[in-house]
Amino acid sequence: MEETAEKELSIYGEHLPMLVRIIEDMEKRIDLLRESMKQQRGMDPVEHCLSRIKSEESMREKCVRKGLAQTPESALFEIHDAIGFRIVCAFVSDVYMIRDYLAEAEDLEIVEEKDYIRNAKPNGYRSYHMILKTQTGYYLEIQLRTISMDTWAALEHHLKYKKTVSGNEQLIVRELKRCADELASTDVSMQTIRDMIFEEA
Ligand code: 0O2
Repeated sequence: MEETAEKELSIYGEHLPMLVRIIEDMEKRIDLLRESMKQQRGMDPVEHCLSRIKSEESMREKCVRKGLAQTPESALFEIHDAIGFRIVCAFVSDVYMIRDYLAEAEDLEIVEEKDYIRNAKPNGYRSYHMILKTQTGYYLEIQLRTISMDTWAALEHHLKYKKTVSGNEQLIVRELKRCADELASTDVSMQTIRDMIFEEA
């Protein structure tokens, strides 16, 4: 396919290079925080950080689901997760520390926050979600979570697309919720251990 034809087909229109630049800037910002925390506390608050531009197919599907035209305007300004970051931390306190760090950034506006850690979804899903807006008018979705929360979400996402044959869906939903609650309880214990170690240091 001709390069120009490919560009015309993208739901992000001419905005793709800008989205890439925003991702690079945010990655640098997170790296700076990690470096400064490593120097201050001798510990990296981030286990790993992933970023993505929502795939063409997912974005088009989301536009259709929300009754929006499949245009760059819908993809970038009506829908707010064209750019997504997932920041995975070892401890719950690090999740909230990074949340506060992003909230203090003068060039980013918080458009929406959902605390699914204090208010877990009925299925057990936990994470802290932020929608941020850049000064250039683009949006980013940031998902902050612990390793345990990330493990659970990955497994649950995987199972969501598997068809069960034995009519045991309710049991699976209940068991998943139980695992989510057990992992949350482990997160609390790990946080307590961490706090004891830091108090002694
Ligand atoms: P992807 O591929 O991860 O981006 P909306 O964003 O409007 O469709 P809503 O309810 O406003 O929906 O968004 P919410 O609750 O902030 O969640 C958006 C994202 O959080 C999802 O993105 C998932 O990544 C994650 N998420 C939310 N709930 C669950 C859950 O129950 N299980 C798992 N595994 N992940 C969840 P997308 O768009 O689904 O896909």
